Amino acid sequence: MRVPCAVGTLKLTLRRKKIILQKIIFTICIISTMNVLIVSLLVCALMALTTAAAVPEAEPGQKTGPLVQEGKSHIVKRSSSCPGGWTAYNGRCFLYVPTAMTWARAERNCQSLGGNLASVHNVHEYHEIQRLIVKTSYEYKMAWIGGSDAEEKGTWLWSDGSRFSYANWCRGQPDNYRGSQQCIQMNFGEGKCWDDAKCSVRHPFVCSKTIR
Ligand SMILES: [Ca+2]
Repeated sequence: MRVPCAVGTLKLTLRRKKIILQKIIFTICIISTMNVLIVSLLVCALMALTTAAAVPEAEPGQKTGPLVQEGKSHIVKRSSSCPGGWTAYNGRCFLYVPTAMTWARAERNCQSLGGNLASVHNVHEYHEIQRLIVKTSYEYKMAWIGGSDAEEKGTWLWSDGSRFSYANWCRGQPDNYRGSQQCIQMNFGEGKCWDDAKCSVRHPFVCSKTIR
């Protein structure tokens, strides 16, 4: 009869020890968590202090180097862009208009868009204009550009007032056929070069304007 009683006492003692152990572990856990929180708070405070110390020059109203540069680059970008649909090339904007009209009406249309019929000053510009036309019409469509000798026969001028220093005439052109050809059409013949044509003929056209 005494043996079961001794076993019961032993079980009770073991349970007490287990409870005490659980309490100790719980206390250790709470202390550890608090320590982690305190360390985190200290690190945050330290970081805040470091950041404040690193940017003393960023006071209100004071311009810093990088900010000024960024502003400048935005201004340059804005001033060097062309309106929607126009293509920038060599400091100017170009627009191919696939609607056929006479040279004078084409020029007036370009003016209403803030430009003139395109002047061409070197072979690279000419190829760029050809590329624009092909991109839209999928062929080397004949088109008006801004050259004319309507003021004085044989004296070719650009309608935008720039110097007529480059030409891409086809062989045998300008021939002023029947004495009535005073405007330059491009993409003429197999050479896709320039021909003087009657200004009342209707063609698509290319406008250009200076980037402002
Ligand atoms: Ca001709």
